Amino acid sequence: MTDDKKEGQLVFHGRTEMIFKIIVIGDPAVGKTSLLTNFCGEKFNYEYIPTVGVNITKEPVTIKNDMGKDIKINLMIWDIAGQPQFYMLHRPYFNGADGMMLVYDLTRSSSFSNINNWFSTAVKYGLSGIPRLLIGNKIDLNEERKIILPMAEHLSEKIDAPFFETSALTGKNVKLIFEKMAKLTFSSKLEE
Ligand SMILES: Nc1nc2c(ncn2[C@@H]2O[C@H](COP(=O)(O)OP(=O)(O)OP(=O)(O)O)[C@@H](O)[C@H]2O)c(=O)[nH]1
Ligand SMILES: [Mg+2]
Repeated sequence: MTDDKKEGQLVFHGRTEMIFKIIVIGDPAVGKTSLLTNFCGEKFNYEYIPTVGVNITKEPVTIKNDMGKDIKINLMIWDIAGQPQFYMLHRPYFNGADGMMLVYDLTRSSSFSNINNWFSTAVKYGLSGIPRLLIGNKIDLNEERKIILPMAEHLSEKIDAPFFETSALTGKNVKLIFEKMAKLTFSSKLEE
């Protein structure tokens, strides 16, 4: 019998694991999988391989609470396929999410306007109250940019989602957005 188990009882030492389900959603090829690949320290893939259904990855993120103490959060990240043939799976995939990342490609206007649809779907599945981020990816292609900052800021206010621009290619702001997601989700649970 280990020290933790005395007479059949499990003794806790104030350590708890926090796991939050985060969904990453947005149009096909905006770079959802690439953002995750970068975050997990893997090599960037120039080839587009559409996600089939969903990929689930667990990644630990350490954040500081109000007292400056380190808190370990496990993000269970659901990288959801953007291709329309998987739309019928959205309900089960979105179910029970604690946070969402809405991703568009800042060189492709349709992916930006479709954020409204992705958000509406999430609301339809009961996720209107969870923390969310708006992410404009592919900032390394700044010369081909179609979505200027005021447009993104306007949408960010409308859907109440803090806004960041990232590059899965260079890694710019990638770590930051996952840490931000962990912080927002953690704070929202404290408020509950
Ligand atoms: N230049 C540039 N290309 C990117 C970036 N992120 C992704 N890409 C490219 O964009 C294409 C699509 O990337 P994915 O990560 O597969 O896109 P996705 O959103 O997961 O697509 P689905 O799984 O179909 O929903 C690939 O060819 C990537 O190499 C980026 O930040 N900059
Ligand atoms: Mg993908």
